[in-house]
Amino acid sequence: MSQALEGVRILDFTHVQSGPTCTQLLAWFGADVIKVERAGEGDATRGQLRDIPGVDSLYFTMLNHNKRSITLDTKNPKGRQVLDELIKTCDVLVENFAPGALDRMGITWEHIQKLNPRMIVASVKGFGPGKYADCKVYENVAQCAGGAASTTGFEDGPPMVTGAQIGDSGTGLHLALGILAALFQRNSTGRGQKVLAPMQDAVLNLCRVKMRDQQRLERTGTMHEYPQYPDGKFGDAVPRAGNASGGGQPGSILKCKGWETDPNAYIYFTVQGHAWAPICDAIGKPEWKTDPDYMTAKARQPHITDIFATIEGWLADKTKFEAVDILRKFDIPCAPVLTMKELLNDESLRKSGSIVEVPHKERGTYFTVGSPIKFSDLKPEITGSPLLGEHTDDVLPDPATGHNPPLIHLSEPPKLLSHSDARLCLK
Ligand code: CAO
Repeated sequence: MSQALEGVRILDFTHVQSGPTCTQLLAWFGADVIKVERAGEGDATRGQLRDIPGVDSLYFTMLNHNKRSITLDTKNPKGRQVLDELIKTCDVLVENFAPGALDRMGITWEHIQKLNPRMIVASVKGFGPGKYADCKVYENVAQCAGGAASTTGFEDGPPMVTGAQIGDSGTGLHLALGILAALFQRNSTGRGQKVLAPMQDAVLNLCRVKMRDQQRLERTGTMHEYPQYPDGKFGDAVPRAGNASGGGQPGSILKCKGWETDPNAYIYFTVQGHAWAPICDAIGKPEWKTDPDYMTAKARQPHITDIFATIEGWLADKTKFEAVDILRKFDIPCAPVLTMKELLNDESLRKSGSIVEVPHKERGTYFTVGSPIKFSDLKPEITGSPLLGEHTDDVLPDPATGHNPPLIHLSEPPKLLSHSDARLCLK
């Protein structure tokens, strides 16, 4: 079975997390991703947060599967020459250098256009055009700049960043989508284009419900689903909502048996409007079904905190798993708060390929997150990340002859199409 992006060749100048997430996705789906790194250190994450001395860190390996790695000094004239040849033969250049770094290497948009007008140049930057365009940015900086931190956490605490890497991986996803759209558009225009995914904008996009709430707040001065309602005060900006659901259905994190000693003995419980009767039955409060104070969502809202307290009483002698097993029988949307340890050993995720064990040449096998996107035909097969420069000899010219073998030489005779065939396929 061929892979969806077979024949698409990506020149991968990405590092750390945001860019590598993007190119890893494309590699999973069949693109030939050639990661260009500096000799010596390579991508800084190879050496960061190491758990085995001298071996590529999980930080690196888990973001760079299915790629090939070459080392190239792009500031050296010979390296630049080689790079120019690579630009001629690739479809997409992806980068997340600091603003201006690509230009400082001499790889300007105009230069790329001259060499390969079909090339798509895709970038992650911290900010889009504007007064912060020159700033370097990391994950939590983006979470603060994009509205996530001011709207996360509890009312009486400071702004809070979230563990989900919405700034880095979130932006990588956005960029991957932009690249696919540009490849598709190239079919009709024959031209490449620039694609930019600023991290601030990507985080904002993921926080769009909070911008919805800002406008609701400005119009009505209140929001009934927030914990500040009815007794607390609203200011002029969307407040932090703790664990309130943020959607049309009230919800909260509730304590289960053992919460006193287990920091994750909790479930998320959602009070879906039409599921009110089953909720009452499930928690042993059938009288609430006909009580006017509880019958409608509007009637319930002023005492939603007491309702959750009652449900917590019902949960007191049940583990999070026991509780969820009961509640799911009543079709109540809920979940145990799962730890990474529990997820790593989750049978369904292992079976579906969302958690996979991957071999690595130096570290042995380890677990990683496989493709969270499932297809009926395409079956992404996750392979180990490359060692630094592992494929330099396959991809670059033989130093002895200078120009042979061909600059792009596929040593493993894979299912990959030749470059010209691939281009025809993309037309
Ligand atoms: N050969 C020669 N030089 C190379 C090279 C190569 N193969 N690869 C990189 N370099 C050079 C770059 O050209 C740059 O040189 P100049 O400073 O002279 O232009 C230098 O290495 C460092 O690149 P950088 O500025 O991108 O790296 P940094 O560690 O200083 O900054 C980061 C890292 C992430 C803050 C910055 O790249 C950035 O803001 N990127 C955009 C936003 C982003 O993606 N952030 C998310 C990162 S994940 O949390």
